[in-house]
Amino acid sequence: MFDLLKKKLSEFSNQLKQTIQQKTGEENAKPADSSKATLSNTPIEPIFEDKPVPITPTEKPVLKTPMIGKKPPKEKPSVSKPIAKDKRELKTKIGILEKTKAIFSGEIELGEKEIANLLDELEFALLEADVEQETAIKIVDAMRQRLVGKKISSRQNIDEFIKTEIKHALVTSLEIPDYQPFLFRIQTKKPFVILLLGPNGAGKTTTLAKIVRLLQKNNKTAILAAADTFRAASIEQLEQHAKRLNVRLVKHTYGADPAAVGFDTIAAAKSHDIDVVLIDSAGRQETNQNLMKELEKIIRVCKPDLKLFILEGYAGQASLAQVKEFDKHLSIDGVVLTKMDTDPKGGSALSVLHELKKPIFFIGTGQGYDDLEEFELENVLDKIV
Ligand SMILES: Nc1nc2c(ncn2[C@@H]2O[C@H](COP(=O)(O)OP(=O)(O)O)[C@@H](O)[C@H]2O)c(=O)[nH]1
Ligand SMILES: [Mg+2]
Repeated sequence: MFDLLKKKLSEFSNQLKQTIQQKTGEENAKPADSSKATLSNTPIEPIFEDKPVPITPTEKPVLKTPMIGKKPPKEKPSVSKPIAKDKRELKTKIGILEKTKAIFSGEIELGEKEIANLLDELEFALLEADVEQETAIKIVDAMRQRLVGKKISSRQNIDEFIKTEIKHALVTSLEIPDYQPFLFRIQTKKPFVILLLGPNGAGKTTTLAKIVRLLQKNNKTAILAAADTFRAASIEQLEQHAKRLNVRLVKHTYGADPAAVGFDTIAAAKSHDIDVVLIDSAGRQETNQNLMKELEKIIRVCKPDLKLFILEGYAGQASLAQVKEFDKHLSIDGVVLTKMDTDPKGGSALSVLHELKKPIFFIGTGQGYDDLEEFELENVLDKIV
């Protein structure tokens, strides 16, 4: 889970760190007069030639004030009397400041050219980790915007600096909308009605059972609607879960109207004072007109408070296009990414966030009832960056 993405991002971090360290080292090694030639075109005191810079007591307080982030004093200081000797003295002082600055702070500024290769490599790395191209480009652009022109001093913790920059770039490029966490949302209405939808075999029924377990752990009651009346054995599959988890289930026969099953389940929830209604639904492999109509009717009749699209974690471009199509018709509220335990790459989660602009509520991490994790971007970023 997220392994390859993590590996690729950490390779990028290391390369960036090397670039920064190399540049900081070069800056430190530069003599002040040559590195800041613009400041001292005229000959200055021999003090600069070979000897180390003596720091006189009068200059010490100046040296103590941090220079990080401040521009070096420019050619035109506000000196009222343009006397040649004063000028020379001033230049000398500036020279000392510049030299000590290079030695003590090693501040550098990242240029576009220096990181161009790194960013190109990052784009490839993201693609390898299953991030879709459009998303990868957005992330790399955000990274470029954050890094080019950034001043870094050798006093700064470079690892922390890089981590923060990568996280910021990810958050801004993914444009994740604010959303209320699941357990908060379900408190807002009773019964709170959840519809699970998505392609065949993606994990709708299994995820539904996992959500029941999560609700029970949080002292919430649930009732299930066996509204997949299409696929053979689907009702029995859900009944088994209901039995194991000790929750009520409402069913009709195969071929019955799924919207009616949902409707009856909501009525049962109301009469038994149950907190959450979970509606299972049928999937087809392709986006199918009948299925779309069936789901539209469930939504019209049951008015779900949360429409969760269940998507396999390693979803590629075709799956993303499918979710977008569903979203266009049914306006989904969020996604559950299943089977993340079998996806060693993890990049598709970033594409889902970026391309759908919908929250990922959970990730499925196995076949057991407890294998469901809330997807909190902060935590996920901590894991991968
Ligand atoms: N490894 C793994 N398998 C899962 C996960 N979620 C679902 N599955 C498996 O995927 C298969 C299809 O799941 P099911 O819930 O029947 O899919 P549905 O057709 O969408 O209802 C089953 O074998 C599940 O055990 C998961 O997070 N990890
Ligand atoms: Mg199912």
